[in-house]
Amino acid sequence: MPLPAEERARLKRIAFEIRQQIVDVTAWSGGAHIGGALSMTDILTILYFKYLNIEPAQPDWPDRDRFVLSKGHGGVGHAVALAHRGYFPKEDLREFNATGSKLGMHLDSRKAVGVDVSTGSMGHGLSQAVGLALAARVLRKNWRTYCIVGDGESNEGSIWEAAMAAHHYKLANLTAFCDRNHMMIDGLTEEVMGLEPLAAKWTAFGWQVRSVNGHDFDELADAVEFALANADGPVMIIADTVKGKGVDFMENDPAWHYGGLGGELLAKARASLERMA
Ligand SMILES: Cc1ncc(C[n+]2csc(CCOP(=O)(O)OP(=O)(O)O)c2C)c(N)n1
Repeated sequence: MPLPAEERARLKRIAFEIRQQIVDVTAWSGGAHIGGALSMTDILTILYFKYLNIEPAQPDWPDRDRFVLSKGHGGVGHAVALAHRGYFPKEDLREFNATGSKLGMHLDSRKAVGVDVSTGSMGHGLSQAVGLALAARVLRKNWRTYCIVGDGESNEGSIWEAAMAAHHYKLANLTAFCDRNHMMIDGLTEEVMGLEPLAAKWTAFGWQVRSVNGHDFDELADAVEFALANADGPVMIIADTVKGKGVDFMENDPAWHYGGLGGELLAKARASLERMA
């Protein structure tokens, strides 16, 4: 079902602001994993501004939904989303990745407010999400666990061990997204280590799979609603996205996996986001 027009417009506005801030923080910090942060911005937006049952003023609220950024190198996007949701002042983002800062390139749950799990070593986050989902069952809690996995990250064998466990334990309280931007650090996923047929792989591992446009809030919402209504087991939402989404000179260029925005590049990136908004 389509989202109400006002809600779609609200989410689009927030995603635009988050992308602008990701660009700013990348410039301030000297460099960040910007391509993959921009590709997953709409997923982060719909989670943090529609679905996650959280209390930013009470980050340790025991009944909160959990979120794991398995592709932890996207910390710049996660940090910006957390600041926008009110976990800490946006001003703190000026210190992103500075020595001694609470906000490192890969976010540390002991330092960054609102981060449930430290990630960055790829392939581990989905297993941790499985653990959190199992914990909710053992504790008889209703909170849900959400996780974003990278497509390049899916080369890690541990992702598929987690996939097997989630199906084995029928974790219907676990919803994962694959940020399917078709690129990784050093090129196209299908050239480095082919993943296709990806949806069929997750289905074969026992997950219910939804394939959506990862920049379309209506499609993302439909898929999450499906997961919320589903009691049979874990759901994988394969979100087709564009690496560098919104910044014309970054889009679909693997060279922008990580980069800085010195000189004129910051103004160019901001102008591109304005044009594409
Ligand atoms: C275990 C491990 N190996 C290597 C890396 C280095 N690394 C960081 S990002 C990346 C590629 C990730 O690709 P993908 O998951 O598709 O991320 P995205 O394109 O969405 O940024 C690699 C190999 C790492 N962080 N962890």
